[in-house]
Amino acid sequence: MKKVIFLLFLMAFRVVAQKTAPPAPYGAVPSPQQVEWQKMEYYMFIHFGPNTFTNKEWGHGDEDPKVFNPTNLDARQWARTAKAAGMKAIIITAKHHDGFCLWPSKFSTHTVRESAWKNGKGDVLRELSDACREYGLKFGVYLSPWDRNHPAYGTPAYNQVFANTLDEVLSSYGDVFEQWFDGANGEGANGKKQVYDWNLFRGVVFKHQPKAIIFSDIGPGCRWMGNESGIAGETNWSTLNTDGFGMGSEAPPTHVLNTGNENGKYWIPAEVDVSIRPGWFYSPETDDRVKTLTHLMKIYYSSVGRNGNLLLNVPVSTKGLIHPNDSARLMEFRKTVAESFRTNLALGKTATASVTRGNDRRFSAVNLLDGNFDTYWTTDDAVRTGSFVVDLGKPTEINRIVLQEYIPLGQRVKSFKAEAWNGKTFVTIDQQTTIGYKRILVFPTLKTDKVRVTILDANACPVLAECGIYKAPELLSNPEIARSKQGMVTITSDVADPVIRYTTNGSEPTLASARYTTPFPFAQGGTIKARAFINNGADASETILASFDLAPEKWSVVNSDENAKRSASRAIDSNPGTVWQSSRKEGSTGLPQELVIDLGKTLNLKGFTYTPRQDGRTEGTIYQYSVYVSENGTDWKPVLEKQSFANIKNNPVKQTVPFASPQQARFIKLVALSSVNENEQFASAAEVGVIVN
Ligand code: FUL
Ligand code: CA
Repeated sequence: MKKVIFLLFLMAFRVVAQKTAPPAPYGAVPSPQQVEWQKMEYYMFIHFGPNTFTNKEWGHGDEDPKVFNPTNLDARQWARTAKAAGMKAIIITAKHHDGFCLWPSKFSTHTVRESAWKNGKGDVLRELSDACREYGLKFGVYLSPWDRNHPAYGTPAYNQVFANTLDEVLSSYGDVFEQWFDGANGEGANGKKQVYDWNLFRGVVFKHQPKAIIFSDIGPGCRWMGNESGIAGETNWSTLNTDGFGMGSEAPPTHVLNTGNENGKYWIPAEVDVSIRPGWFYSPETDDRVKTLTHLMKIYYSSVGRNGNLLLNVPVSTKGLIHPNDSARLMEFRKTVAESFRTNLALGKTATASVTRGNDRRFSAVNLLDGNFDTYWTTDDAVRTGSFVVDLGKPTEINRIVLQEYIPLGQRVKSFKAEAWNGKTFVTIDQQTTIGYKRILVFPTLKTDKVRVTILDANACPVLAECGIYKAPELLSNPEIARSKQGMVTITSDVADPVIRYTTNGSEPTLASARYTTPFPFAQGGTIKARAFINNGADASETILASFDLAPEKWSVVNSDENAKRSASRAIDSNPGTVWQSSRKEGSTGLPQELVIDLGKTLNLKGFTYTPRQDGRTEGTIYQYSVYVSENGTDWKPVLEKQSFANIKNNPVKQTVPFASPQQARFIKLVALSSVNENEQFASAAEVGVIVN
């Protein structure tokens, strides 16, 4: 009898067990390595090479390798900094577009071996891979397929050269967690064309590093997310359709890379690469342009907070060290992230769901609050909506909600909302689309004792691993500095009752500095630093810096056609939000196009500046250009011929270009020779300026 009862019991159990089997995976799912990679969240990029010494973003490959000569290179300092910053790995530019190898490659004559550093006996990859091991960091390598030095580039023979190069790196320095393939190519329409053998390259990677994540525009391990400003899509699917696509110009449009494809065929999550400075390589001119803490926090929320990993670039200087300004900012960043997510107010609290899969406790909503990614709340297969309420036990101040899908079973959620109980009813905090591995909702502090999260739509039953609730410290928002065409400076702050202090001599604003009340003239230019204080100086924003050259107060564009004149004047209105776009001349193919500026009087010109359009589009952004100057507007003298703005398509920041020698002139002419988009026959500019200071 006992036996029979036991058997019946076993059978009943099996029925229940069958009814509440875990959900089947949905769509494309990550490999175990991709799940591990996603959990890394945040790691360091290092750009370092001849460009560090020549102050360029893209070297031409013709630089003397002797220029590479760091005075105090210490890879342990880089690793120590990354570790202290809370990062999990370092990826270094082993070979950038100039072809220079940071290790003594057998397959190149443009390497550390030919440099002045350590009399040609050095090996940066050796020192860094050793330092990473010492500090418990993973090690990754960036290798640019585009090579402006190697003589074989542009011929089929180059594929084997690149494969050999890869083979050498990936078999010499231990484990490589990520292989970074840059899709950039600045050859232009008449440049060298290389047909890459991607299958060959991939084969080499997996031969030596079977677990490596391969980054490229289209993966297969992880993908570029379409910009270099640190902003992943608000909707961000980790799935992407890549059949028929390639790298660089053959990649899906950047807005697709930014959001992924819902129900995409392959699991290719987004990696957000962005530099802590305006450029990727070190430049002494950007020592005071390290991104503010506020900016880095924004980037954190638009990368890690939007289902992407953050690959933050910290350039190494000519000394071979991370500059103190960068490391100080990294430590502030680390501290603020840690403080923000130190205490999960939901951890171990109670949660009740509107529906639970098979009413089985194994899938109950308490799994959301156990701090364990591998336990989850889910619903029956047919159910694609549902909600859960987190009871915080008492009215609690909150301003962040962190949600995580259990991605080993795929990414499912299409739309969700979060609400807070106000004592009478649930009030919406935020409504968003995708979640993925991690989604962080950021909202002004509110007090509540219950939070409800509702899955409004999903492609399959939702499977959520965690719901964290936090109260992050609030940062005082930073002031903004702007200058009008007439040269009047305005400093604004959205803090209530701020006391704004500023300096114009480069010093740090203190409570004793000049107080900003109304716009002031600053037409000659210089550097303004401003800071907002509240509570009688007890609290302060960060220091914000803005540098200006001569204001375009008296300038005009020279153009016979009134329409064209109106358009061109947008390039000298001191407003980067307005854009000049050249029109095609009757019967011409478009480019070259010119912009002629009358500066009103003869000036001693030391260079010029070009700000490409800032509206997230690249139409007409100038790639190759020439610059001429003139005293009378008729006789022109070339000062810069057939130059190019390096990396301007992906990183559209203001370009500052010095002339080889100062020029006395009243007129300046910028000739656009090509657009960053091949075949585009017009030019655009948000602002054009001159350097006189
Ligand atoms: C881009 C390159 O052209 C930049 O120089 C930089 O390396 C960035 C990470 O990728 O495509
Ligand atoms: Ca869990």
